[in-house]
This record gives sequence, structure tokens and C-alpha cells, in this order.
Amino acid sequence: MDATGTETLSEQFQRTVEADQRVEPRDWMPDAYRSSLVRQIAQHAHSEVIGMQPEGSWITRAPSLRRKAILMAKVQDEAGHGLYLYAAAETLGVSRQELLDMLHGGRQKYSTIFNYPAVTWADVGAIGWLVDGAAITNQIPLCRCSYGPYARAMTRVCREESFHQRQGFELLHTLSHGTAAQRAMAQDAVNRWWWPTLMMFGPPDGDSAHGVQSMAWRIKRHSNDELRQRFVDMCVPQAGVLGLTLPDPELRWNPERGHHDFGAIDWDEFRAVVRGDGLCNRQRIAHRVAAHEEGRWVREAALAHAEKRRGRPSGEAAA
Ligand code: BYC
Repeated sequence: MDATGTETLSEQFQRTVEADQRVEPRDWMPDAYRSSLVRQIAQHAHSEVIGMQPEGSWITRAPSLRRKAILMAKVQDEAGHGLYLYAAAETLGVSRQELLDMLHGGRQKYSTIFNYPAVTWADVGAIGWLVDGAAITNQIPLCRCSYGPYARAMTRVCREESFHQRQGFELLHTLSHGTAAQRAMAQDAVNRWWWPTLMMFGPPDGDSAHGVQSMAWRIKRHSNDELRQRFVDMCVPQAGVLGLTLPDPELRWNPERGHHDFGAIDWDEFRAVVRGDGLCNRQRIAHRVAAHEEGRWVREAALAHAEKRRGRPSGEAAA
């Protein structure tokens, strides 16, 4: 309260968050809350957009028309997720161009997982089952994020991610119940994607720079390690249904904890990929920048069309 007994803006913000109500774009918010949200939402948007590349490379090589149609729809959904998320970030006062410049200039991150290559068709299944499965585990609690536009974007994204995860599972199930070669291809893909997927949840809680504050602000609802554990517990029975193994000799049920124990994650590898030294970091950014440049004429044409409909010559728009 201030001297007159009126609630301060900061107290109002705190009360809103603690009451599990939503903070909306026009509400007062601490600068650090705003900038942390921009950081996380931008990283999330970039991940969706860069995440189109590993699977997108298989659209022309999908083994049937049905698989091609499904994959095209999935990759297109990811572009849409990027769009919702950039729009949510824009409500915090940053422009899409600023965010794209940060991505293209390597000043904003995207998820490490998309710096791994999709080398066989089974990788499309492993990405759907594991990567989308991890994304859902991480994002369902974000539907209750304290910032309204992010929470609402997440609700829609999660519905679509569930379809993505099911298509990956179904693809892998078909391969793992097919010929010996198909089964081996499915197992090989799971072996390569398992550990990088566990890294998607971020560093261990002790090293998570933003975790405690993000949970206090109710942006995040659970710590990185809690969500990682939830994901491992979910995958073990699903791997059983697929008839595939998870590549971790230390993975076993611990009745005392009521969870699966699992082996040590290679955090040196995680840090190297974050630094830009993963298998595909350079290729992913180069491809994205080239696609952005090649799409320039489309953006300009769309803008000119929109301005024409509003009855203004397009030159005036930029003034
Ligand atoms: N990769 O303090 P921490 C998808 C960074 S796409 C790279 O724990 P926080 C899909 C972190 O940013 C879905 N960097 O951070 C698309 C921070 O660095 P800065 C992607 C990572 O924010 C296509 C530093 O490490 N999902 O589903 O509390 C096809 C310390 O970390 C990573 C999201 O983006 C990483 N894996 O927690 C298929 C979810 N992990 O910012 C599927 C939204 C951490 O200080 N994001 N870092 O430079 C989040 O939930 C949180 O941001 C994280 C990290 C859990 C990722």
C-alpha cells in the first residue's frame, strides 16, 4: 500500500498472479516479468519455426501419399504455432522483425533438439512421438501461465500437438511391426532421439537460471526436472506398446520414489549445442535466413495488397 492506503501497481500484479488470474497486455507488469516472457515466448516461437526443418526435409520423400499429406499438415501446423507465439510476444511490445533479427543473428535461442538431423524416415516418427510428446508435457502446464496471450496460444497449440504425437506413435508402431529392416530403422531412430529429447526440458534444476523466478511468477508451473521425470514415466509404457527399447541401461522403476530412475544426461553435449556447435546449428540458421530472404517478395506483395484494399498506395504504409 502507498501512503494513502491505496494498493500499488506492483501489489496489484502480485495479487493477480497469486490468485491465479491472468495478466493481460495492458496491465502493469514488472519489467523483468515482461522481458522474461519475451525471452521464453520468442525462444518458443523460433523453435516452432526452426522445428519445421528436420521433418520438412522428408515431405518430398514420404513413402506414400497418405504419409505425405499428414506430414505436410503437421509441418504447416508448426508454422501456425510460430505465428500464434510471435503474435503473443508482440503484445509485450516487441515487433516480429526484432525477434526474427535476433534469431537470424544468433542472439536468441531455439530448442537444442532441432539441431539434430532427421536421417531416416523413422526419424519423422521419433520426432512426433518423442519431441512432440516432450513438447506437450512441457506445454500443458503453460496453458495455465499467468500471461493471458501466451496461455491462450498454448491451449490451441497443445490440441494440435496431441495429433502430432499420435501420428508419430502410429508411424513408429507401423514400422516396429513391419519387416526386420523397418523395425531396426525405428529402433535406431529412437536410440538417436531419446537423449536429445530429455535435454529439451532444459538444464537440471540446480543450473536453471530462470526456473525459480518463473515459477514464482507462475509463468512455469513445474521445474525442468519435474517435467523431465513426468515425460520419462510416460514414455516407458508407450515404448512397451511399440515393442521398442529406450537406450538407457539404468532405466528402471523405483518403487520407493514411485518414478523411473534413469541414467545421466550428457550436459556437455547440451551446452555445446546451445553454444552453436551441434550437428546442424549452422545449417538450420542459414536455411532460415535464406527462406526469409526468398519470401521477401511475398511479404511485400501481401502488404501492397492490404494497403490497396485500404485505399492507400503501399508507399504510405511505411511512412
Ligand atoms: N534449448 O533457466 P532455464 C515443438 C536455455 S517446439 C536451448 O531453465 P527456462 C516442435 C534457456 O533459454 C517447442 N536453450 O530456462 C516444433 C536459458 O537461456 P537464456 C519448444 C535452452 O526458460 C516443431 C538457459 O538455457 N518448446 O514443440 O526457465 C516440431 C537456462 O535455462 C533449452 C518450448 O520452447 C533448450 N532445450 O526453461 C516438433 C517451451 N533449455 O534464455 C515439435 C517453452 C533451456 O537465459 N519454453 N535453455 O539465454 C520453456 O518451457 C522454457 O523456456 C524451457 C527452459 C523449459 C525450455
